[in-house]
Amino acid sequence: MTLERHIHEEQRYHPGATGEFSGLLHDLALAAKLVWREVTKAGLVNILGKTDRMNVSGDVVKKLDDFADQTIFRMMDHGGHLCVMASEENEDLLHIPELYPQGKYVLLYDPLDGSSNIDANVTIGSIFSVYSRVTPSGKGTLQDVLQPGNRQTAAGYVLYGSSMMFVYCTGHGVHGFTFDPSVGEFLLSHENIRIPKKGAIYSVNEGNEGRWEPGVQRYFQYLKQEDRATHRPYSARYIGSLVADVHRTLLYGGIYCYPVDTKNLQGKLRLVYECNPLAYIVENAGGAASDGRRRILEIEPESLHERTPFFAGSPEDVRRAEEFVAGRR
Ligand code: FDP
Repeated sequence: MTLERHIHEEQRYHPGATGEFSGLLHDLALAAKLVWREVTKAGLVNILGKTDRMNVSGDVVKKLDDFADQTIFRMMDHGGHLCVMASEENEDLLHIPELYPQGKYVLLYDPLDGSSNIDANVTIGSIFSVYSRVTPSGKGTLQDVLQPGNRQTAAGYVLYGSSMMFVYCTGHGVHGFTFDPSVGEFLLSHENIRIPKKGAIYSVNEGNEGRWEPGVQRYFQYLKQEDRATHRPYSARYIGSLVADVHRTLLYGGIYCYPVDTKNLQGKLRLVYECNPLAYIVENAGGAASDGRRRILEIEPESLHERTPFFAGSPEDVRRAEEFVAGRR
């Protein structure tokens, strides 16, 4: 089953579908192939390393970040599917150029997540989130972009790792496709991914422990205590590429966390580009995603680049983390 056919078959859940949405996903898959082609050449051509710019979040922009950002924008701007885009790398909304038609969807994306890992050949990825516009016509606005995550029409990510994978959900299961370079297609390899109810792996930047809230500190101490009945101590795994850490959590279970710390008072991860799409994927696979106190997907975003603490993974693990954050344990 190719990705293209799968997308086409998903249309049956939407009687009256015009094919616009399928076209959008198709263009995204093509953008992923272009980014992957460049990622696999990294080290051979002059694409590793930094540019001389910082992005809106204060991170140094790498050359591959830039390439992925522009490639995704250019693949998506002329299809007639979108009325506006927003990317983690750009401060403002990305409007559709005047000469192209405006569509009814909105695309938010993180072009290259985990970019501090690029130069070390570690798995990185692109994350995307799709909404239906709420304004009636014309250019898309902030109102179209700042919708809570529970209104997403689709979300997913592409992993550039030992192989390239496209994982997506339109509300009918989470499906993973692995790229087969010999045929140039994404082929269904992980149908209807379901996250284990409870895992035995935690994923967090533990170097920040001294800066966490007491509840979070107590939670990780708890996970490291010996108790056979609850499979403790948990194992630690932290790649430092959110998309790769969440992908592993989806397959093996457990919990991924980026909590508030004294340096990142709102958390580090971006709500609309990173946490909403990954929360949508995790929830649709039977997991949970929270900021420690409330469901990520219910947060009303107030600005494009707002950050949030993030706890995502097996539902029992996320509920337990919330108990510690709330001081109930
Ligand atoms: P990066 O800065 O390398 O792009 O949100 C960005 C992100 O990576 C995530 O992918 C990653 O999980 C996190 O930041 C890593 O942050 P720390 O270095 O603080 O652990």
